[in-house]
Parts: sequence; structure tokens; C-alpha cells
Amino acid sequence: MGETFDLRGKRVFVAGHRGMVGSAIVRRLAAEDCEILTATRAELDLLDQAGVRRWMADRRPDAVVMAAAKVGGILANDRFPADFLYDNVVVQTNLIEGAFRAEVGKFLFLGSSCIYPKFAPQPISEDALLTGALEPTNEWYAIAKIAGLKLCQAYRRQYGVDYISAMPTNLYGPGDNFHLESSHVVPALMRKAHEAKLAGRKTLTVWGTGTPMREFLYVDDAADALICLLKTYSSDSHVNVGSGQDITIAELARTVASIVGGDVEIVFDTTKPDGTPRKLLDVTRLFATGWRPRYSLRKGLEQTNEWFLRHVEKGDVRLGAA
Ligand code: GFB
Repeated sequence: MGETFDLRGKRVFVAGHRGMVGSAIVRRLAAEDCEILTATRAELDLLDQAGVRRWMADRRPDAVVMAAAKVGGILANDRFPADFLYDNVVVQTNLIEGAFRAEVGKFLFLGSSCIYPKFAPQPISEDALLTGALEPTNEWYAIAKIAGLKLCQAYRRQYGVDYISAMPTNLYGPGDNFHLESSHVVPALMRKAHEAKLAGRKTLTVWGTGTPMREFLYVDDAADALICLLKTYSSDSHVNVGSGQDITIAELARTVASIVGGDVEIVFDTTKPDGTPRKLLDVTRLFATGWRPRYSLRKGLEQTNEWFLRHVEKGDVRLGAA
């Protein structure tokens, strides 16, 4: 697919550059001939509309990649519905509207595969959007993300700007949140497996029944796909970003346990929710660009495990912050 947006010499603002996804995007953009703009929370509060407008007017990016979001796993989504809806709607609206006012030509909005109906036909094509009821544990986050992709579409239709949206599957990798209550499943299981090994415990507790299926994509693969879309994609409809393969949570737990080492039996805590039974994305549209993932799940998990070990030693992994 040909390039529709030439990054050379451009100023690209990565909103949320300290997060797992934003930092992978910054790593990936370093290979491009462009200037990367970032702002810490102290420099720019994305919840402050006037501040975002000022920052955009002042720094004048040519493109914005929106990786800033309030994110969390199944339990955090369920417990903090107001935060997940309010923070995400306000941050994304400030960024999209602020970019438009500052005449930013290209905007890449990031959503999530949870925008689709709970019982969408598998693999889930982009057309499944708004065809059925959402999964209740994360409907607040999903509603925010649907509003974000619709806002990009609306600006595109009304003003002809090149604002596009990507919907990544479940991502994992270096820089993830390893807090046991607020994290996603990969970092949670990795941390639990390490703690079991250190304490000589013989069990690894997995939430739910272990039967739900999830598709995982290593964050550096996701960043590569997103930069590919930034350069080559320009259309009204959003694009799914995934690996095209899924596994059960029980299989994931066994794989994580085998990488971490230690001899653990997997037990299921069925007082915790399963969430969506399956959400495998149809990645035909993304793969039509020629892009393919480079990391197998096992390789990505090994890399994440190495990162986790290095950062636990240095004491700077996010183990405590909810
Ligand atoms: O990753 P996760 O929290 O998010 O959970 P979702 C995935 C599956 O893993 C669920 C199970 O079936 C969980 O019950 N699981 C097993 C665990 N053990 C654990 C554990 O120790 N911690 C966690 N967190 N899960 C999120 C949405 O849904 O997906 C967000 O809440 C977002 O909105 C994200 O869309 C990508 O895949 O269920």
C-alpha cells in the first residue's frame, strides 16, 4: 500500500508517551526521520481543555498519536466506571478538538477491541461495531472509545481532515502495569507466577474459569502496525490491530508458568469474572497493508519476562500503583 502521510521532517506528538503503548510508539518512531514531541503530566494536563488548546497552538504538531488513556484490566474497569468513562471521554475530546483547532493534519486515535458487542461473530470485523450489547464489565471504557472513534469520523466528514482510528486487541509487553488488581491478565499472571516461585508456593491462581479466549499482541508489534497505519491509511472506517490468533486463558497461564519456571498447579478462582467469552479480531484490513506481527506469543512473553526481572531488580516496575 502506498504512503499517504510522509513522516519525514514532521513533528509528531505522542500523547501518553510514558505508558506501555506510548513508549513503544516513541521507540518505533525513533527509526523514522521525524521529530517526536512529548509532554509530561506536569507540563500538560490532558484533562484541561484550555491547557491542551494552548499546548497545541504553541507546539504545532503535524501529527498526533493518541496513546493517552485511562486503562486497566477487567476488575478495574468494573470497579471504576466513572473514571473510565469520564477520563477517557475528556482526554480524547480535548486532544481531537485541540488538534483540529491547531490545524493538525493527521490524527491517529487508539481504541480497543472491547468496543465490539459481547457476542459478536468471530473473528470480529470492523463492521460489527454497534450491532449488539457490550460486555458489562467494560462498557464504560468501550462507550468512551466508541465516542472517540466517532469523533474522529465526524471531524473527517465535516471538515475533511485526515483523522483515523485503530482498535488494538489485548496488548502486553515491557512497561505494562503489574499491579495485581488493576492490571490486565498477562502482567498479573507473570507477577503471580514469580511470587509463587519465590515463596515456594505450588499454586497459580487464575481468575474466572480459564475458558475465555483472548488474542494478544506484543506492544512493539502493535507500535509497528500503528506507525504503518499512520503512514499508509486514510479512511473513514477504523482498523482492527491484532495478531489474528487467540488462546484460552488457561493455556496462557500454562505458557506464562513455563516461562517463569517453578512447578505450579493452576487453580481457578471462579468468584472473579470471565468477561467476554471470545474477542478475536478480523485483521484482514490491517494485513492488506502488508504488515505482519514479528513476535510469537511465546517470544513476546519471554521478552516481557526479561523486562520484568530487570525492572523488579531495579525496583522501578509498577507493582504498587493502582
Ligand atoms: O486482561 P483482562 O483483565 O481483560 O482479562 P479483558 C482477560 C481474561 O483473563 C478474563 C482472566 O477472562 C480474566 O478473568 N484472568 C485470569 C485475569 N486471571 C487474571 C488476573 O489475575 N488478572 C486479570 N486482569 N485477568 C479488558 C477490558 O478486558 O481488555 C478493557 O476490561 C480493555 O476495557 C482490555 O478493553 C483490552 O480482556 O477481559
